[in-house]
Amino acid sequence: MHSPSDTPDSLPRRSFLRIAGLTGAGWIVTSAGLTLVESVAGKLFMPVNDRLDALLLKPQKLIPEFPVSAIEPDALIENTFRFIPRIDQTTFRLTVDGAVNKPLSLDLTTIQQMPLTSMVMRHVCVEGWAAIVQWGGVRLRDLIQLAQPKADVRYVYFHSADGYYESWDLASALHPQTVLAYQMNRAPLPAKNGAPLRLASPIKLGYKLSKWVTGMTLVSELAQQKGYWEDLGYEWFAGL
Ligand SMILES: Nc1nc2c(c(=O)[nH]1)N[C@H]1C(S)=C(S)[C@@H](COP(=O)(O)O)O[C@H]1N2
Ligand SMILES: [Mo]
Repeated sequence: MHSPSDTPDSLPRRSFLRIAGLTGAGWIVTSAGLTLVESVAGKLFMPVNDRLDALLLKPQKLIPEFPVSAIEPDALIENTFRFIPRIDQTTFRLTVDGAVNKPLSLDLTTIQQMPLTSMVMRHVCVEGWAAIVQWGGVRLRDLIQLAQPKADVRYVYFHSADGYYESWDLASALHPQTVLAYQMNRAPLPAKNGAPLRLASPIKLGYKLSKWVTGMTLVSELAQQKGYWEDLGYEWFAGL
């Protein structure tokens, strides 16, 4: 699909940008003066991740969203297994590493310059409560694509500042309604709800939605440890 002779302006490059949904996203400038998208695209002419391409092109079922008027600000119950970590937002970095060609370490300004996705969805906790919440943030698929996953990637681990950890299947992580949120109910995400970044998605139960996410590691196999609650007996896929 992408041959070594492709020049930067050849069709495959443009079609990659279109497939990646990143056309016009000139927001991240690298030290070489290229946008990160350009530098990523320029390195594309190496083994292409067919599994990722297939997952990105396969239409995923969108979960119907709610109107803003349906938000239930008082129904969301804080659920924190240990403590609320203190995070300095000026030095904060989100890392993306593991089986990737382009490991990332991104500050919040960079993340917030990426396209914003907002959705109003139902958060469901296994402990028997639910709340309709608005989340705003960056699509996980945009971050994952920037890191150029290697061909054998099948899972994503999420690391949190409080020691919480989670793992997801790649398809769920690439779902267009799976975001790393920095807004909640149309205001900056509060510390107790996971600031500066937390997972939000209408396709997973509450315990999959890690708060205070500091890093993502892409892997081909799951380790023995799969997630904080999963390792205590809860179901791993936890789909809604
Ligand atoms: N890092 C971290 N993420 C977490 C948890 C946690 O204790 N630590 N609790 C989970 C559970 S069980 C739920 S229901 C939601 C609750 O999110 P909230 O506290 O914003 O309501 O966060 C999830 N993410
Ligand atoms: Mo939960």
